[in-house]
Amino acid sequence: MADLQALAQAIINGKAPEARSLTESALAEGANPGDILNKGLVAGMNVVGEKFKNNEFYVPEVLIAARAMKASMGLLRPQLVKSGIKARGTVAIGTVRGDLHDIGKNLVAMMLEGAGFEIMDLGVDVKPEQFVEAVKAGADVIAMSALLTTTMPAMKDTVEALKAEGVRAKACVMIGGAPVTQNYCSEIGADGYAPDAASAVDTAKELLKL
Ligand code: B1M
Repeated sequence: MADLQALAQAIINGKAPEARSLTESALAEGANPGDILNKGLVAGMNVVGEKFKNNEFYVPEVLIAARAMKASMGLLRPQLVKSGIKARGTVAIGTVRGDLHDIGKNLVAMMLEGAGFEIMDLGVDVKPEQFVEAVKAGADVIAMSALLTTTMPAMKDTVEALKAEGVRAKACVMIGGAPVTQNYCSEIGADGYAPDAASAVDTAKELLKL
């Protein structure tokens, strides 16, 4: 029987080759790809998220765990598509216009992917109209990151652009980044704020009522 607990542990320990080979054997043994995802990868990343929240893990450990998860996802993704397993939702994530900081944004993207969301990574310096396009392309959540007080207003501009293009109701908007606060979230009419990558998963789930 496939050892999905060992797979979850390999993700927590950030052992990419081990995670890959355990995923390979699980698939070869005929394990359900959805089970491999949820009981292996997502279970492992959930523990990583908790440890990060509790300051037991720091950024490097999370990045290493995320790399192990990505190694497994490479094998699993085609099988998930074949078996018709749907992602929890699609998140279009980017660092806002004028801002090039992407370490936090990448962490958030990895944690969301680990939690079973499909990620459209729009990169850095993402203009409001690019977020609008992502919603038109089917994103359920717009996730914006800003690290500079001078680029935070681009979050407001994006919310306004979504309204102006008539697509505001089609997607939830969540924001985060060191200078961003819950107050600012309420002020600009975004739907959710998260202070860190692990909480971003909780916020996305809450917004999509999962
Ligand atoms: Co810049 N930088 N930087 N920088 N930089 C800061 C942010 C700064 C605080 C440093 C300082 O002065 N003490 C300061 C901003 C001041 C301010 O506006 N309040 C600053 C500045 C001024 C600048 C430049 C303007 C410097 C210059 O050129 N004069 C320039 C701007 C360039 C630009 O963006 N246009 C600049 C450039 C750079 C580098 C390119 C050198 C580099 C970025 C490299 C990269 O990202 N690839 C850089 C770095 C590394 C930093 C610091 C040192 C570290 C940022 C980081 O990666 N933190 C930073 C000082 C600091 O924070 N100590 C600083 C680690 C990361 C994991 O945390 O991004 O906060 P963070 O993400 C967290 C949470 O915030 C949250 O989850 C993450 C994980 O828990 N989160 C979200 C983030 N996004 C989220 C989205 C969500 C939810 C949660 O939902 C959607």
